[in-house]
Amino acid sequence: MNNILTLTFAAVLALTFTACDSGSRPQPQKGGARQVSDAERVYVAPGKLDDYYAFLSGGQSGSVFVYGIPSCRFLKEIPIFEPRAGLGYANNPGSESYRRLHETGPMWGDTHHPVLSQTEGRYDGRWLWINDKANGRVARIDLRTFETAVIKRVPNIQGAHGLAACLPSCKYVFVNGELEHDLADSTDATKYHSLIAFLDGESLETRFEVAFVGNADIASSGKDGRYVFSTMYNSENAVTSEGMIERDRDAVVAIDVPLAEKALADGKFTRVKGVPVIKPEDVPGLLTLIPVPKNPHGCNVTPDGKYVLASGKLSPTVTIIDAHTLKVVAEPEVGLGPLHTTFDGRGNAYTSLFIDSQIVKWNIEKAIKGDPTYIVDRVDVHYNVGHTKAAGADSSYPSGDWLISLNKLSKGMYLPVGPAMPESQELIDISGEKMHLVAAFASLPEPHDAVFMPRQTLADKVVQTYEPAPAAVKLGEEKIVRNGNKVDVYMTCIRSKFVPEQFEVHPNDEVTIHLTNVETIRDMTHGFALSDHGINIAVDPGQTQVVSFNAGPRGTYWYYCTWFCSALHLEMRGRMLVKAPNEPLSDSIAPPPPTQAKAQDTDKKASVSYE
Ligand code: CUK
Ligand code: CUA
Ligand code: CA
Repeated sequence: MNNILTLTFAAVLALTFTACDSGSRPQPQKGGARQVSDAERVYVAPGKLDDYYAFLSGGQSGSVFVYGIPSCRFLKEIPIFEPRAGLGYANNPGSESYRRLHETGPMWGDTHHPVLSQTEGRYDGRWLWINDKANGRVARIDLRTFETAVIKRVPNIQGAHGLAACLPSCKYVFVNGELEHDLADSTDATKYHSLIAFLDGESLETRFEVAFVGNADIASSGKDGRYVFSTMYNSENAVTSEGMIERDRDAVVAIDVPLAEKALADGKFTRVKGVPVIKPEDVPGLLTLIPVPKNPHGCNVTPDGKYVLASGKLSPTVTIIDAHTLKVVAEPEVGLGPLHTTFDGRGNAYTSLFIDSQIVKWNIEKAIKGDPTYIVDRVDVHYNVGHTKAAGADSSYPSGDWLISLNKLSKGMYLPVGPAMPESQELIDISGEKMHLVAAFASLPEPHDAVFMPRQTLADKVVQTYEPAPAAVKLGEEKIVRNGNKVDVYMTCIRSKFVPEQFEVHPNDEVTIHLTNVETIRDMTHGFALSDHGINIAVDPGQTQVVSFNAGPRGTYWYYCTWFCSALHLEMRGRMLVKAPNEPLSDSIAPPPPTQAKAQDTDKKASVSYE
């Protein structure tokens, strides 16, 4: 079956290439009608809205990418762990977003697993959490504004990888330490542990941690508040890749959350770097290791909460574990390199096969009963799929219509853009018995995982403008405040003017701009870029941004709006006048006379004088 599919695909490719190479227009192919209907499935007319937001982790871009589904249109990048100067995020040491990121660790991160908050088994549209695998951090994004609200370093963790919310309450999110180390910071490998950290869902403060020998890779929560699950591929606690594949079976880790909370209340923990760390040997029943083959990866609880599925990675199987008794109930073969599994809510599982470059659809109950017809369908993807996720599959109510395949290689799928090729995602229609791949789209590196959010869930949640903060500068109350060499400029902006349009400082003064965008309608973002100072901020309607910098040497420095806002966008600019140290400074915010400088005589040839 597999080979026939591959052959057919190769034949289609060969046909396509022949047509293109001849320089003539491609001839209509047999699949023409099908391709037209595929195009219709993903076509969203200009001005019409997509059915879903898809939040894709940005991987080494340190951000989250937002796409519309089914159109596959790129909508937004939410910067989190990496500065994004164009969006005015964490790009200047004198900004709040820079300070907040910098105090939690390096100015770069590696985002893998976006997680949506839920209420009663449904995505509730409040928050999206995401991990930074490289630097042991977790962030929370506020879905009212699509901006990073909180970033926290998780103490004692290295390789913060798997991330999930403890269901059903989301009172915790838990994050897995993939990389083992000694909690007392020695380099002695015989003392290596790994841990799972439980963070407050809102503040992301670490409430407690469970430490154990081995590691924890991918995470998933049971639905009833009892167990959370993680896959462990290094049960060997080895430090070499050969060592990590010695055993035929590793494990799924189940942690009893109420038991952990009781241990915490009973004081059965030691504090490490300020955090209560619970050891399983002190709390019988806290941690259960369920043997599964071999270097398992994905860990996914079924929407009904009955089973947890561990994808085999080095074994062609998915292990089905009863999520309440923690007993293995079946271990069906699905194909080569199973990594992650997702669900349609109709009893089917969809597993990504990295080596086979396929998504395989299979029926869970049939696999448990040993019915040999449990494999329903396979579809080829391009190429080497990592995560796959169906709409709603992390909630209790999957919608069963779309599935995304997040592929590691795109090979010849797109126009060549150099030795490195675009990252590739594919959209698969799973509404029928057979899967049907309908679209592909490229992205920046490198989405690992994705979650779908129905448009309706956010319809009345995404705000139009910011609520003015207490520190907002009000229209008419702009001012310049001096304190020695510190200068605070309280500035407003609205189409198409900054107030003040000029302010005066001395060389090397420490300048702080408090800029409020006093627009009251959505989308009227203004920017503030200051020439030759590396400063760019973006200020959304109602928002106040603060940025500090050194004024630098004597001269005139224009600041200007970086977001094209109106017909007078180019005129939306002002001057920082850095005067000589002995020159007096004005604190006036009154506008300078309209034609202060000598007007250019447009009839004469322009001349410049350097006197
Ligand atoms: S994971 Cu992070 S290394 Cu989500 Cu399969 Cu790829
Ligand atoms: Cu304001 Cu352009
Ligand atoms: Ca192993």
